[in-house]
Amino acid sequence: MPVNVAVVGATGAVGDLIRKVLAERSFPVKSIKFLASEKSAGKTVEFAGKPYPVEAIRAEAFEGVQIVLSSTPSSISKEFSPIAAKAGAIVVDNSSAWRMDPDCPLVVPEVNAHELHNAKKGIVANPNCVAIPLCVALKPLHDLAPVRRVVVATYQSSSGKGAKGLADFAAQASAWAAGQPVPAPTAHRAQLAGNVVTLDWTLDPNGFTEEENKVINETRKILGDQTIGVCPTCVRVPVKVAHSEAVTVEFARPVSVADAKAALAKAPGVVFMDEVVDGRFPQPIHAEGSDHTFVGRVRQDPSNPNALCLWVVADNLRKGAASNAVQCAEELVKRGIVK
Ligand code: 2RA
Repeated sequence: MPVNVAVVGATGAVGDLIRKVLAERSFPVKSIKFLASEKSAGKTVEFAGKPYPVEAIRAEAFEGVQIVLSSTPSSISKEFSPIAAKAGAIVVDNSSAWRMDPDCPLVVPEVNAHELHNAKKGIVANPNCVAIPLCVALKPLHDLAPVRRVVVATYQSSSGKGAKGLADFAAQASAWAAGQPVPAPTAHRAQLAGNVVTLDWTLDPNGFTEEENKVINETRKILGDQTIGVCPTCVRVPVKVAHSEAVTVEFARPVSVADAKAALAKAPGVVFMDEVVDGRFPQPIHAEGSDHTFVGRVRQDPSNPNALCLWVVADNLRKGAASNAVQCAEELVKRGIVK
């Protein structure tokens, strides 16, 4: 069923990609409009070979819209997502505004698409870009034996800070590569060229960063089990696109490496790369531009008979944001949830 779509935050890095992904995946569009801040209103964007004017985000713009794909700061989403929902649309929202709201499902389609039926506020939250691939990789393992605890260290790319992060990294990297003095960071919180940065996010009172607390809370909500222990260390690394994760997962009982590999090899959304069989292992350069989650390096934890170690990589702008949101919208249509 073709539907009336609005993309909100259409000129930002993720909004721009949502537009491309909608076209790439031939999303069933009846009509489409592109909304953004007053500053961007009047610009033109292209969709499926045709130019569209960018309109300012206003309440009236949501009349007749059935699905909103939104990627704005949380403050804008808090104001306009309820307005769009009240006008009859279902909003798939990329900000963190609604993620922990019990009336808003937090959805990774490969993991918990059934939760889309529980969008009591008309808002579906799109999870954090680390939590999404982590849950895609954990779900087939959680189905083998309940996950009890996850310890994860991330290797997050500069693009997690958007276009400003990438511009900052490019300026630093070219100076660093030329042996020149590296300019002071403008978007990242410390020098990223030739370095890694674990405090690239606000520190919360519990000593974890805001990003680490998102990984803890969102992983539990997506997997639907508040008893799972999650211990993350989030780190920014000098990579342009795609986040990597070193994961140790403890189960309620032992899971063999062979069973885990077999489950991952047929899991939806996973590209399993087996370094033992064919020497391949996931890297950010594989994941960039892909909607899949790449998993490899599955090993028995030598210190715990109930635990396995794995390596997970995904494009943070696509599977970690735009593509996951579009996949949610596809499921909303397929399941007849969109009116
Ligand atoms: C980051 N998770 O990588 C953020 C982006 N939403 O900084």
